[in-house]
Amino acid sequence: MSAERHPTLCQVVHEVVENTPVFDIHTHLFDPAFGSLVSWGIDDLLTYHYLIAEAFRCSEQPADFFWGLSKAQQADWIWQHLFLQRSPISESCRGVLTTLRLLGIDARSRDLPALRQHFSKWTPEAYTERILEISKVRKVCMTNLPFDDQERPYWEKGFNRHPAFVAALRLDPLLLEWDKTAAQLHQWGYNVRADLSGSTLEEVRRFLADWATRMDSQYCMVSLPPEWRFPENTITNRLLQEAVLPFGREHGQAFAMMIGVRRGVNPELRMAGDSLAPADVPSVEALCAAYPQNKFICTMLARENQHALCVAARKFRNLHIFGCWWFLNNPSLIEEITRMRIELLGLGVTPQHSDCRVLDQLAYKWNHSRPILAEVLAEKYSDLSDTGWHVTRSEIERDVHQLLGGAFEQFIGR
Ligand code: FIX
Ligand code: ZN
Repeated sequence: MSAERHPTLCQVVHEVVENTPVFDIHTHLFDPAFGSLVSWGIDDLLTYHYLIAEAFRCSEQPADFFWGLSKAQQADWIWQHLFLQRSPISESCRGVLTTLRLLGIDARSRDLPALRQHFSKWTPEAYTERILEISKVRKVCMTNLPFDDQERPYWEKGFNRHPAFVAALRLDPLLLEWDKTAAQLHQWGYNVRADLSGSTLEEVRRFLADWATRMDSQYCMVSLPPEWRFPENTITNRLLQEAVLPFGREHGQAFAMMIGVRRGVNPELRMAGDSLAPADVPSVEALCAAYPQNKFICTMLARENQHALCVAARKFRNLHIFGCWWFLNNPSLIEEITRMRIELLGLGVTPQHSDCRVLDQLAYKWNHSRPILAEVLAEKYSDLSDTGWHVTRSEIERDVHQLLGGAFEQFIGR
């Protein structure tokens, strides 16, 4: 690789990428004010759904056995299968150990009860500050569901917001389970009908505006199955075209689509049972072309979609692509996808988001991604310098800020 010819440049790039504060644009973390909804600590790390899926492969015990255990017992079981009976070399297992290392916790004795003690001294508030600091994350975007009975009361009651936690209004139930959601909206005082007649679409727009304001959401979002097509005459698309997009134009809210997830492929794994399939990039292009006044954000779950999605982003300036989502968040795939995106899109992309569910994961997910981004960038700057164009440190800092959330903030206009 030509970067090897420029060790100093390579070092500077690594240093800058290592130290630039990140805006993590999609996570499932909560502001510490959400109390018991906040996940953190070793038992939450070990019972992450990525690890549940891996541990099930190592045992013949029935799924009901696992779901009948307490969280600490589930963590013991996963520790046993994935860390003690075999070496924890998968990306998700490695993540737990990187997190412990970054927290200064020595895991070499392989003693889970002893590891637990390191976490007992923290309050969630102090721990949040510690994790943001070691992860060098300046801002975290949550995923916020007004439809969730545990989450909604916090928003309705109001709380003092942590300055680093911003909201995104999640719309899956609205767009994908309209019948059920219509009944709920009706109960909350919105005059909607299941067949979308009368004032329904206007009332959905009112609902969206109410919640975007209440949450001060950065953008609104949905995850879509691989079968989603546009244009096609479906309830989902009508709600999208006649409620979500007009609301987005009026209130300056970009619309994020995470496409390609197949929910519950193996239902006995519960949340760990989702899978993927290739989605349809032309549908995203058709949407961007039909609504040039709307801003779209997109990531896809299948590796097969990544190249076409990059090309779509070249064609539509109202499309911003992001992240190596879920099954793509592995070093070999991050490297391949990041290199391709930078080659095709330069700096107009957000190469990574964490998708963390457990606060502590911010530490490992960014620690694992940053050196890969740095490696790709160092190679690109080195190729530039071969042309005679030498970048300065402050130019590198400017570029890395763009890639780690700055370009996204510009795109969504917030
Ligand atoms: O739909 C999503 O936002 C997904 O990221 C999650 O549903 C998924 O469970 C996850 O945690 C992936 O990383
Ligand atoms: Zn997610």
